[in-house]
Formats: sequence, structure tokens, C-alpha cells
Amino acid sequence: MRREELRLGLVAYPGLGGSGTVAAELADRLARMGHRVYLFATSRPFRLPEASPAVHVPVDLPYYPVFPGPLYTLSLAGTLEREAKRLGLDLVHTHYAVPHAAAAYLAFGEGLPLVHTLHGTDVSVVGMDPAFHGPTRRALEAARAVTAVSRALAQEAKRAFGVEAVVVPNAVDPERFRPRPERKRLYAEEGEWLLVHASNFRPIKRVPDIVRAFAKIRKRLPARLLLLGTGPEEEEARRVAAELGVAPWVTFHPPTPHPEEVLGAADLFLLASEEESFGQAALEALASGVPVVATAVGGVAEVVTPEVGRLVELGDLEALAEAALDLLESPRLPEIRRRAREWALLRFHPERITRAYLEVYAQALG
Ligand code: GMT
Repeated sequence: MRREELRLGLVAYPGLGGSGTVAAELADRLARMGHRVYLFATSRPFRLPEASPAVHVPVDLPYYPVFPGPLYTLSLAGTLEREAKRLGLDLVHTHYAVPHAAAAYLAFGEGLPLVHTLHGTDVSVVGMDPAFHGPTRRALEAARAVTAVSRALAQEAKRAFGVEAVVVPNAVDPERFRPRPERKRLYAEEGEWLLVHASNFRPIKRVPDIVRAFAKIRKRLPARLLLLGTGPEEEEARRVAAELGVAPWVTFHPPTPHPEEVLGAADLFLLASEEESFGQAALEALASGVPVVATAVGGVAEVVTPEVGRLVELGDLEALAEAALDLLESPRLPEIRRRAREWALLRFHPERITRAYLEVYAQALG
């Protein structure tokens, strides 16, 4: 492995999504290790720490009345090409293949080492769109390395694109994400259990299902549901809460760059997604000492093991509620909480994951 400082360009979406979180936090860690790290994104990534030594390089969304819409892919390709020369980049690492892998390929062909990390729907949904599949496949084939955040996603990438992806799971910072029981009183009344879900409320996350399962839990235990984030399904989640008569116990918390302050206060984390290659928010909950009840989809089983939570079938809300009640009422809850944090630290420690990416870079540069 090269020991000297690297000049790295990372590419990411800046918003609430897990792929942007993973890229921003990786950029920050690499920069704090002494590498020169430039993070290409249309705006400063939401989860890039304020004092991070990683530098945000803005990507414009140019529009001209002749265009049918802003040309993000071309603008990214042009920005990467220009800035890589100016900054003397050794390697470009994109997060979320569509359209980042194709844009980087357009910028450099095989002239600069490229690494692409697959995150989920870039393989299973948008990557499979006939409009995107060909260019994405060619870009992935030409890369020095492709990584996937779980074994399940690597298998899916093999089927979808014929590429062999190296599995590098996502990391969680144990200093940030830790138990914060003293904060629980900020979100729940005395004697209430605090259940949390965090996401970008896309339909794939099935947030209204979480509210429906919560209504079942609430019939048996005094509990409060805190939904952290926002997105297209927020209105529907509010409507379901009102319809089921649980609105007074459902709190909608706006997105925050500091989700650790909420997660650390929770008793249980709920995830009802129809698809999830990994489940970054579930991992952050585990590191915070919070057990997880989730749907058994994609790579979630690689994060949520039977020692630290429960997996239920997609759409089985009765099972979701029962699993939550079972955990909350278990005399082993304190031990499960301890194990959740231990497991997150053991398998997903940032030092370990950053080392794995540096090994991938070393191979790519080799
Ligand atoms: O793939 C997506 O739908 C978007 C992506 C994101 O940017 O939020 O989420 C994926 O990447 C995360 C980080 O690796 C994973 O934790 C999520 O499980 C994954 N989402 C899906 O697979 C639906």
C-alpha cells in the first residue's frame, strides 16, 4: 500500500441519502489522516462535518433554454476533468453509480484510476433502467475497482452488470453514535418507550407502515414514535397517524446533520423498507446501543443479526409490532443494547473500513 499522501476526488450526492453520508464521512476521515480530499457535489454535503479538512468542490447544474433540463452528468464530467488536472488527483472514487460512474468514465476514460462504490438502487432500480444500464455497465467494466456495501448488493451487481464488486461495508463513528439516555426526556414523556425511524421518506422506506405497526405497539405499551427526516411520504405518514388515532404520540423531527443526538436517546429503531442494500441508519442505531427491528430485505441481515435485533417479512406489520414488543419487554434488553453497540464497533469501525478503502485504492493505483 502506498504510504504517502494521496490526492483523492470523491463524488457524491449531497442530500439526505445514505450514499452521501457514507461518502462525506469517508472523505472527512481520509482528509483527517492527511490525504488531500476533494468532494465533488452540487452543494456542500449535508453530513460533511463543518470543520472537516475535506474540501467541497461545487458542481454546477447548468441550464440553457435549448436543454430539456440541467445537464448534471456532463457538468460533473467537465468539472472532474478540469479539476483533476488542476488539483493533480491520483484517483477518483464515485459513490452511487448513476450517473457518477458514467460521468467519471466520460471525463477520464481509462486515463485516471477510477473506483466506484455501489449503494443500492443504483443497481436494483435506476441502474436497471434501459436508459442508464448500458453506459453504467461500460463505466463499471472499465473501472480499476468496484465496491459494494454488502454481500447481497455485490451479488445483485454481478447479476445486473456482470461486475465483481469487492464488499466494503459502511462505517459508523462510535464517538458520535453512542448511547445518550440523558436526552430521552427531550423526546418522550416519563415512562414512555421511544421508538425511532430515520430516513428520506421515499416510498421504498414504507414510513406509513411504520406508523401502522406503531399503532399496534401503542395498544400494548406506552410508547412514542419519532420519525426523523422528511421526504415524499411525510404527508401520507401524517395522514395514517391521524386516521389510526396515534397522531399525539408520533413526532415528526426535521432532518438534522446530528442524528446521533436523537438516535442515542431511543429504545428501539424501526425499519420497514421494501429494499435496503445495507441500512446505514440501522447501523447508526446499533452503534448508539439501540436494537433494531427491520424487514429482512437485501443486505439488512448483514447488519442486523439475531443478537442485536429482529428481522421480519416485508409487509408483515403484525410481526413487526410483535418483534418490537418482544424486544422491549425482554428482560435481556440491557444486554441486547450492549451487544448492539459492541457488534457495530467490532464489524463497522471507521478505522477498519477506511483501511479497506485504502487497500482498494492501493490496488487501483498499483
Ligand atoms: O440506493 C438508494 O436508494 C440510495 C442510497 C442513498 O443514497 O440513500 O441508499 C443506499 O445506500 C445506503 C448507504 O450505503 C444504504 O444504507 C441503503 O441501504 C441503500 N438503500 C437502498 O438499498 C434502498
